[in-house]
Amino acid sequence: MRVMMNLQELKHTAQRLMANDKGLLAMDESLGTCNKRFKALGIPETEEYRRQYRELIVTTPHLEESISGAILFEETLYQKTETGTPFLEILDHKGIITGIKVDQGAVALPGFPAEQVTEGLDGMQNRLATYYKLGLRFAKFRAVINIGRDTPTNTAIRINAVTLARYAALCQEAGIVPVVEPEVLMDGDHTLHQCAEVTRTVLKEVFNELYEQRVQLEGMILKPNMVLPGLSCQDQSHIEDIAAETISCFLQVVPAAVAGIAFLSGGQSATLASARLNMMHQKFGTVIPWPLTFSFSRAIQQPALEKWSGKAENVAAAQQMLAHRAACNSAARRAEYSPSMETNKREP
Ligand code: 5MM
Repeated sequence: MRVMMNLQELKHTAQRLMANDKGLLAMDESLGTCNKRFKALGIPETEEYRRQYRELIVTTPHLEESISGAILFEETLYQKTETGTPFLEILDHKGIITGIKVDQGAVALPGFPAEQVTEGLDGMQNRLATYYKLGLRFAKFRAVINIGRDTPTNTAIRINAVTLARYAALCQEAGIVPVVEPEVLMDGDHTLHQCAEVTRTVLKEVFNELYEQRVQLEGMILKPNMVLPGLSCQDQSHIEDIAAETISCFLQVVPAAVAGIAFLSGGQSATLASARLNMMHQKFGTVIPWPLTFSFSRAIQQPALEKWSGKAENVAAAQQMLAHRAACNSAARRAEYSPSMETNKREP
């Protein structure tokens, strides 16, 4: 009985996250990642500046028109605006569902040079119970896969798949929708075709493990990479080929029961990420069985972060850029994104 009730709740949360052509905003950069991005722009790498930046994001006007859920980092959960309102309260008032990154980063896999496994399962049951009490209703856990001369190995793929499925099962037990993120990295000179092969193999293993560990597919979201050529591959591939390879790969290995697919951006430019998502809907919108949306961090945040650069006088303009990128991606879900959107922006 408890299992059935749980599934209804999980399905309901997942459907809300996928509804109304919206997507997820990943604002869950860990301290290291956030500080690295701040450092590149000369922003002080302090808790106060991270708080100010996250305040800029959560108070962005119109954000809720395109964003259904925000993935937070632990530090952000307890932070407040300058005037003392908790960020969780602000997001709740906007109707944005709050989620949290629960992995603790990738570490080297002993015996397998250049491969990694993600940590964070220890003590997760207790942490999830605390998050649920705080009102969080979804979580995210990321595993990374490198394409190289001798990688990925079957062992690294299998260990990461087992870990992702174990995390997903723990989340569902706690009434929290797991966002399962196996990321095949863009680094390297591999071709579009090689990325398709590896992504297919990884997803097959991930779904095998999800079945093995009795994860309810209707109550989970997949957060994968798009199928893309490596950043240093000579042939960067046409948008139409990328859309076709990505959709073909997922149709082969992602069951229709999955509540939704929400892409990571992985280092693509903001405009390319929107254009590629748009093309998938334009060409395949009538055949895909799952809601297909975005869960971008850099491809939504980076232009706004650069505009802000730690300066109070840039907050309004940065917020406008953030809302604009979110709106572009929501338009891409409707196959209505076009480069002209980049020049006709809403005024702050
Ligand atoms: C791949 O990273 C996730 C999506 O971000 P992009 O759209 O920029 O690719 C992102 O949610 C990531 O998991 C978080 O930023 C946390 O990353 P770190 O490296 O800090 O754990």
